[in-house]
Amino acid sequence: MDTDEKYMRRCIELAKNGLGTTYPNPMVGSVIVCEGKIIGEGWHLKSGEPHAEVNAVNSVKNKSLLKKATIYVSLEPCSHFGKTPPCCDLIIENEIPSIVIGTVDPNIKVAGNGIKKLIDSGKKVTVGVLEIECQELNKRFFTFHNKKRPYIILKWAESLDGFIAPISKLEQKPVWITNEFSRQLVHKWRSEEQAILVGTQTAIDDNPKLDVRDWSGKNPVRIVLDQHHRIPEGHHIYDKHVRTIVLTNSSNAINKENTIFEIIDFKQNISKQIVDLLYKHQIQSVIIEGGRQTLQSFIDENLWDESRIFTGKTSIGKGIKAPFFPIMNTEKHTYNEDELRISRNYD
Ligand code: AOF
Ligand code: ZN
Repeated sequence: MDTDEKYMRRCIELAKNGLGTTYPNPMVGSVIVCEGKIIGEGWHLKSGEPHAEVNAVNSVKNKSLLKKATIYVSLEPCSHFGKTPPCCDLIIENEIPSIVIGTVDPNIKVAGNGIKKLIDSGKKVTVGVLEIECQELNKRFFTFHNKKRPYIILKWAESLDGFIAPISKLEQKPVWITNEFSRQLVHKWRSEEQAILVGTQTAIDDNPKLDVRDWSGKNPVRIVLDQHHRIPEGHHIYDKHVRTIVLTNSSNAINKENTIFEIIDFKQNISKQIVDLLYKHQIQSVIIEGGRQTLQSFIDENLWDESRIFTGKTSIGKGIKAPFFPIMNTEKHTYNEDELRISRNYD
């Protein structure tokens, strides 16, 4: 294997330790190599805390080795003062002569300035090692900065006969389409995204908590549609436990602790308005968990990046049909007895 690729793979592996905790920052990993040996490693864990390069440099015991080392980093070292000082300055101060970078940082505050600063200070700089993998690692961060919208994941579970729910949930007991292991996986997924969204009817009928109680991790911000502000106050959505943004057309809704209301026009296409609002709130990724109408509005506008569709073992007979969905680039998995199809939209 190519040596640069070998160390870059390690950077990617280290970066993944930050999955779900770095928002709004990207996941970044860094490895420092001297004479064929790794002498330091680090990753970025949380926004406001040290960047990957800082943690990697700090982990080197014999700092004098840095003068003949190469630092590998999965994302271009930053050149700006954000919550933390520029990593380029750290590299320059420690006289590290060679830098290997996975991909350019799409954040306008950096976007090539880090690379330029390093080259201008006489460093040997290599850019684009495992570039596609490094961009894939931060698919959410790249989508947010390049497309000015969050990375959108559609998720639903359908019965063997193609329904996502019985006709009226108020008349029937809720039906669990997937098994408990799939549900646990969904909680893991929730912990990986910055936000979770459901439509009005789902919030009323299912009274969901939208949290990660079956997985240890961070709860995503809850985004809920409440068109006429008719979700009952006692529903979990309004329990103030988790930061919640409610999209409504009712102007008499009042912001509360942890719960803010935003007005959208439900007569217009809602999916575009929702992604613009999420962008305004600096939300880089969202998992949309229903219902049919909400999911369909994102599908119809081709406003999605990934879909994760479970098919359970049970049949419902009649009910609410699963969204109409173009099948593309689908990977099939079996998760216990449930089937899971994951598709990517590269448009
Ligand atoms: C790096 N290494 O590990 C990360 C970088 O507010 P700050 O100071 O944390 O800066 C955040 C920005 O820095 C973020 O939007 C992205 O452009 C870059 N992230 N850069 O050199 C890292 N996480
Ligand atoms: Zn940095």
